[in-house]
Amino acid sequence: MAEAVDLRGAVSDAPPLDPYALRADFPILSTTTSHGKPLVYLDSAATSQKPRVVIDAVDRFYRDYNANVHRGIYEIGERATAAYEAARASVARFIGAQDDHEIVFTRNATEAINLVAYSWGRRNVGRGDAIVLTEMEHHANLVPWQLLVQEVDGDLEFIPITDDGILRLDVFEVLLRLRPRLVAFTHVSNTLGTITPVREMVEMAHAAGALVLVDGAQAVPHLPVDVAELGCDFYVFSGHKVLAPMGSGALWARRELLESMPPFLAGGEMIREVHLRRSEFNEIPWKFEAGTPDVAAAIGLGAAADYLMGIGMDRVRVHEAELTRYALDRLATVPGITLYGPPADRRSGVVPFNIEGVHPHDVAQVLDRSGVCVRAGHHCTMPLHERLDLAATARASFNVYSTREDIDALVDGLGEVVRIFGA
Ligand code: 7TS
Repeated sequence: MAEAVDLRGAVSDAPPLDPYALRADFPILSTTTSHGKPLVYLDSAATSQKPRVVIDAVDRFYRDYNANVHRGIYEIGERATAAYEAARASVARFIGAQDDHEIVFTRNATEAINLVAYSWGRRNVGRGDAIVLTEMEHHANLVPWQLLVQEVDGDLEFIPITDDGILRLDVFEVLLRLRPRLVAFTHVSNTLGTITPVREMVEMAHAAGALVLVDGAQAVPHLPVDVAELGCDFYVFSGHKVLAPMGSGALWARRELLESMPPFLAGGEMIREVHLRRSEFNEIPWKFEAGTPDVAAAIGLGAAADYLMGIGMDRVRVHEAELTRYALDRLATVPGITLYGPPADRRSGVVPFNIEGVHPHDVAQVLDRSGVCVRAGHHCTMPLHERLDLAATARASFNVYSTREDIDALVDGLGEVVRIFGA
């Protein structure tokens, strides 16, 4: 199952990415914490740090041409609109969308999934209809579907995982006999780092007559993503995990699909004509962008996409895959540690772990004293933790700017945890 690994570009002719040079682009990475330690940021799955080009793009918008979009007939209004739409074109190129107007700006992945659940879901999922998810979804790709099936009296089914976090495609095959309306799953698990075999699953789902939504929140920052090649119907992601500002994100869907869907939020921007008792809606994507958008964040997202395309996502993937392998090897030497998730070649830069006898919150707190930031808890995947019989985990996660030294600092910090708690 070579495609399962989705290592497109892992064998690249381009010179390897130099994270040490890139780090100079990220102002926060040269700061120190209040404990006087250099910041070691290993929580990029929660949110990424931002390069200067993104910070500057936002700053320039507010300083030089802050104006509302799609209405100003004056110079800065036209500049704002042009920059907003240019950002949409960058995002489209970044994820392989054929048509810029297939990109709908949203606040984040959560809003994009809710948009699909409300707009497409309430029109296309009815009584007794099934939606297939997986056991390792982030709550953002679970709760909106729970609300939908509760409302329409539909059903949710779940593709199980193996103990090391690989989807059971043999069971998926069986679930597809229920002729689900939709299959929705994560491209990369935010907790285990598993890379799912999107293309293979899309082919299986389409053969059974289902549409496919892919949650790309943890994939777009780390892998080359090409929605045309993946073949899915909906693809969503958050800007803030992909070096862009908070409050930016996108939904991609095929044009005919977006055109067939009713509006999600209603108000200004999304209309063409309004009368007291009826309205005509705008064309896509603006039909789904009611109200004044976060223009600066969208422009920042465009800058982040341009920055990453300049680096090359194939090189990002190679760098992070190498780093993940290094992390798995180094962490395995820590006394009392248990590592979770699939083997290195099937995972993105996410490593969850526990230290025997120590609560993950205590692990994170001791690491914080060394300047090391990791997340502790259930990472918004409570059902996955239940499935693995875990109350919580600590999680280290990487991005383009992560280095072997970051991992060495984590391993040293964990040595301190073991010393303090006597594990
Ligand atoms: N889907 C996945 C796979 C995610 O990892 C997250 C956020 C979301 C959706 C929701 O993203 P949002 O930007 O709409 O909130 N994941 C995490 C995390 O792992 N730690 O903090 C947020």
